Amino acid sequence: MNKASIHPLARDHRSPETGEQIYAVGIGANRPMAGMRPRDIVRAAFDALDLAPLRLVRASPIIDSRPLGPSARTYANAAVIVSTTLPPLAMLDQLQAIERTFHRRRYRRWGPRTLDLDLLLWSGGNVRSKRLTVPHPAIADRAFVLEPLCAIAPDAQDPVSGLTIRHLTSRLRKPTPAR
Ligand code: A4P
Ligand code: MG
Repeated sequence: MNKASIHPLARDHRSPETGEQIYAVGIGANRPMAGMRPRDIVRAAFDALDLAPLRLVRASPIIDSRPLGPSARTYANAAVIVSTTLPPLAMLDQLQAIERTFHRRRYRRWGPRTLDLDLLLWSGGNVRSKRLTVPHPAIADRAFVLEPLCAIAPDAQDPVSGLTIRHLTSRLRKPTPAR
């Protein structure tokens, strides 16, 4: 296995000359749809993220996680690495189009959702626009994002902190020292 396939989002794998963009995408689901449980929906999302112009490079195990926020239902969460030629805003459009095919309704922030796709990391570094912030601002605080991401891209670097995903994950696992 070559280095690029081991560290798909590490700094030395950036290849702007080919037009190839690599993204890490976070997947969350906590609401059933058409007889599918959240885990089935995450699995179906893996397939949707492997249709042109997207190519699924790697998919994490699916974890169950306790809901952060007002929803009472357990989430299924996962992360994937996707390769495409789409630049970041076009990639966001693509993810939102996939969400719509899963009947996501944006009626309440942090409410139950059939499928939530977040752009976590981009091989080109940072994006800061009205519609899109990459890395996803909450990446470093959320075990349900970091645990799956660490399973597929431990050496990817968070350009905000400069730390690897492995480092951020182990930092989150450590208990906070008592004062
Ligand atoms: N947006 C900006 N940056 C991004 C990005 N990096 N990726 C904008 C995706 N979207 C981004 O998102 C609202 C707007 O954010 C988008 O239209 C886009 O222009 P949304 O997905 O419609 O809204 P949301 O997901 O309800 O809100 P938000 O703040 O994105 O919530 P999060 O951060 O996605 O958290 N608990 C567990 N256990 N597991 C979960 O997966 N997820 C959430 C939602 C809460 N609790 C959870 C989980
Ligand atoms: Mg979201």
